[in-house]
Amino acid sequence: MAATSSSAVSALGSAAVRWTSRCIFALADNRCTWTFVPQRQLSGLTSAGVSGQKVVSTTSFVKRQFSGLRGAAFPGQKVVSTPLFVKSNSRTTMTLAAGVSKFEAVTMAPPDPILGVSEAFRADTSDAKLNLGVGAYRTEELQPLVLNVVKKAEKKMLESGENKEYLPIEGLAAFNKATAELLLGADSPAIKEGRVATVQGLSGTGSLRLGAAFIQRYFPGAKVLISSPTWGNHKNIFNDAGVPWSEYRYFEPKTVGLDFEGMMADIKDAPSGSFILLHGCAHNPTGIDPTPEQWEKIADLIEEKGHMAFFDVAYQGFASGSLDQDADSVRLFVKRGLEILVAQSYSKNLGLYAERIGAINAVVHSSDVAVRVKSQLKRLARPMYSNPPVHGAKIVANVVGDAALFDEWRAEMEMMAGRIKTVRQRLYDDLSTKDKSGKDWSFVLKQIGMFSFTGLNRAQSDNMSDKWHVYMTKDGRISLAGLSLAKCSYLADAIIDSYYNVQ
Ligand code: PLA
Repeated sequence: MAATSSSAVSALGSAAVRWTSRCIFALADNRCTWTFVPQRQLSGLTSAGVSGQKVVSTTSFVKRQFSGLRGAAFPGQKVVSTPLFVKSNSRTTMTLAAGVSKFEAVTMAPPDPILGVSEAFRADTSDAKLNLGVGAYRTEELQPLVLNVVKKAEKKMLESGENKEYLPIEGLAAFNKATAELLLGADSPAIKEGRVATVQGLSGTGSLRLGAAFIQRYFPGAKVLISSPTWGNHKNIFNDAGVPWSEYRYFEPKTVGLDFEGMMADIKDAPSGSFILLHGCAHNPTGIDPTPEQWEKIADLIEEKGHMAFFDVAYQGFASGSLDQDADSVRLFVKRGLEILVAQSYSKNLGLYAERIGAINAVVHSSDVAVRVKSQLKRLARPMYSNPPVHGAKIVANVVGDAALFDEWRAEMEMMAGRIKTVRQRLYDDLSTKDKSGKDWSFVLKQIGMFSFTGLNRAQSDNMSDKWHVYMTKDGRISLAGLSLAKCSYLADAIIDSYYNVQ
């Protein structure tokens, strides 16, 4: 197999050696070939990929070592140019290709801005450490909580001896029914008229991803508008699905409130037929939601402009403690007869983080359209993950489908939402008492849901972790769900120090 200049270069990818030569030799199938490569074709190559590799200078060594090598390239590449020689002025050198991984060009990905915080937390050995990064509920003892209703539902499932057969592509029918009813209300006309297409998804993230894939396929070129700021993964989801997005104004730092005028102006300016991603309740990371009157105006504008709302409902029950109240925004759109997409998650409200249970819903104008939309959502799901996991779906179906368990769930959710509110109040009290400057910390009380958006910048957030062992996301968000009453005073000290002593 002969190596050409382009194949030699592409086999190198962006890794390889510090090339000073214009001449690449390649050996494959026991034959040594060489080619001149124009300098500019090599100019993008860096030395990063070969650190730790030896460079040798004798060709005989090469022949001995590599005589058995056969070509195998990345898919689509014809030629493999396993050892590579470089002639540089009077010297001939060779990269020891046997040690060069075909993955050498793969660069290190940055840690995830949210889940990466937990990794840093785990590595910290201090007793004082506190993880306020990921939005995961903890007890006052800072331990994870499995809800009683979940334990009861699982017991029931175990006793009934359920099997592990594949679910249908669209998921568990009882779950899909329960989740749509929880979202829209059990007596929703849209459900009764068969206008809701529901497909079980891999929690909120997987459901958003399925929705994004649907937009990419059936609304090619349509743009998604995302709030600024938003949950960090939204941009990744639409990027990976190949859906163009831009941001609409949302947060006003001066008032630590909603920039409603900015939001409306940006939605108005978006090309007609755009998708507007809205947090159904408990906006992440700001904890600031539109008022009911503002939701009406948002719906008016979306209708007027021919846009479509794509709701992300990851915290139903966590904003107010009421499942119904937290679905008001979504129900308002449905009541007006607007078509919408909604991604749901049971990570937080049922504490089923690791079960990956959620759904994508399309509420549309007719049952006929709903059937077709559902068939296409299934078609997208099948090659991605085939069919969803069953365990979480059965838990949700059991809890929502059993009146006693459902009531108990509501009580447990109120308890969780209540504990977060108590911690919020205590943090505010501690900040206000300790900070003698007169700064108004009341935004902490006004924000809702799991988070508080502190306004701390990146350097201040770094100080929180480096000096105080308090881990939070670098956008200044803290998860109050991971805070205990006992730690509020310590956290207030850390925030005040970071706010005033770090720029
Ligand atoms: N949508 C929003 C707005 C979220 O905040 C999250 C989770 C999800 C969807 C998806 O969650 P799921 O896939 O588990 O259902 N946000 C967390 C966790 C709680 C995370 O980043 O994955 C957060 O800390 O922001």
